[in-house]
Amino acid sequence: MLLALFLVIKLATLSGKTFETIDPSSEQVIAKIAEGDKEDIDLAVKAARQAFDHGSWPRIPGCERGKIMNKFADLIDEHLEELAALETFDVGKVYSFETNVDIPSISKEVRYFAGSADKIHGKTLKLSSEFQGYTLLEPIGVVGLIIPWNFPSAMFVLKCAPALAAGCTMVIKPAEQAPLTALYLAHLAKLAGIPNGVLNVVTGFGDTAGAAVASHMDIDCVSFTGSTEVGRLVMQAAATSNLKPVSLELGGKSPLLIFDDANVNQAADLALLGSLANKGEICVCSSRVFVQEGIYDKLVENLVEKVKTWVVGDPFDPSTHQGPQVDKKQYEKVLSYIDQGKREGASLLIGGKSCGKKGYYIEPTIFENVTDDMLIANDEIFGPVMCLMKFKTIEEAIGRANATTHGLAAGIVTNDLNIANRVSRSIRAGMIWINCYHNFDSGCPIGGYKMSGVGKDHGVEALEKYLQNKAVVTPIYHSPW
Ligand code: TXE
Repeated sequence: MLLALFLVIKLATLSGKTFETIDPSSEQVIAKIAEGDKEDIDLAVKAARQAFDHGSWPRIPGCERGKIMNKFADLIDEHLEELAALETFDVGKVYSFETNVDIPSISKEVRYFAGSADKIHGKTLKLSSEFQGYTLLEPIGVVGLIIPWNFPSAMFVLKCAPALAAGCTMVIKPAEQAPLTALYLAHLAKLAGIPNGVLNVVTGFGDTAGAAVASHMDIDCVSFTGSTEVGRLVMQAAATSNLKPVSLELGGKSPLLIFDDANVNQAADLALLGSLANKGEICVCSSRVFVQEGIYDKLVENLVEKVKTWVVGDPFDPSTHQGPQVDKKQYEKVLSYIDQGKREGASLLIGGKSCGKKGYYIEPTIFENVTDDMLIANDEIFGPVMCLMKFKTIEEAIGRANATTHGLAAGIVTNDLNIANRVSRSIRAGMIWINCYHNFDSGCPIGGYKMSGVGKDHGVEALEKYLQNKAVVTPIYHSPW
């Protein structure tokens, strides 16, 4: 593993500059990474353009692309432990989760889209008695993919697999906090036989390399996942450059609604999973937990007992539930929101402090008596912090759950089908989980309402982002004149 890693990180940029990537559990430097800039993005776009305009990838039959993508998926499976270890070192994600859930899910994602590569069909159009037509779904061209650090491998594949299936070529800009698995995956893609120039990775910072992707005149579409603030910049850059279409998966403040009839134990498990999984560094995490008054006290008691057994520590230890936050900036951001919650008058039920002698560890934290106007009830904290709020009626729960500029996801815990149906239709969010949470599937589109984004990842919807629809019209009968 180390040899492969060494080979990958030897890649250089034009300027020769590098930046450090840090292990958040030890605060030690793991590796020096090539720092790509605008000029490196230009080079990568040229390579991608050449591969798109003259290379084989968009031209070979879809089943051939699918075959190479399946080989890529096989290599991901074969290198599961290396990928998982890199992710744990670089981001502090729990190793057992990486090996059992996260990395297996990315090879499945590649296989899902490999299977769609030969099923890209247009329509026949009966236009009039004189004319008929058909549509051709063509790859959109060179795509720019800007990805975040919270699920580096999953985001890499979530973006590149549908683009590869569509026949596009691409420039990928991983997050500066988590570049290691992107480089390793690019290496595996090359081993799988994805031709040169098709999949280009440029490591570097957002305001330089990322901004260059968003404003590039020769990139035909951009798909971005990250903060709402930067999403807005990406959209502006696209609008003021070549009007490229943009898809954005942005922040959230997702509600979990627990109704009186719910099973207390199950509801507490879902609240913990929703709020604390991956140290709260999940865009869809249920950071606002609304609990109906009849079940509230029992639920709080159960939650607190469960949190007491929640293990925070070495992410390589199989008994650990929660590793460190990704970096110092996020760690400080989360702690400052905890202070803010205390200042605003929310009651701290448990947690609220950093922990461990070194590393960016934060205790799982639950606030109660959180009111809708508090900052902690409105801003995306992106850490292991749950805000508990009590409600009386279904109408009140729906109104308060929707009272946010975000609309990424929501959860409902109830055994009453009428409540589940009514609430799921009333919540303005792109993903609703009923009696479950954080259930993702390659076939199930995900993407936000309101300021949580534009466009979808996963599913046929993701493939469509990377296709253009061309209409061809012809007379039915062409008279020789
Ligand atoms: O995100 P950024 P950050 C949220 C979460 C977190 C906050 C800040 O609340 O606390 O965002 O995290 C690239 N042009 N999410 O600062 O900056 C950047 O290099 C083009 C939610 O890390 O948005 C990285 O590759 N690109 C989220 C990517 O954008 C730019 C996941 C995301 O970084 C750029 C992560 C620019 N001007 C954070 N500036 C989710 N939706 O899952 C930065 N980037």
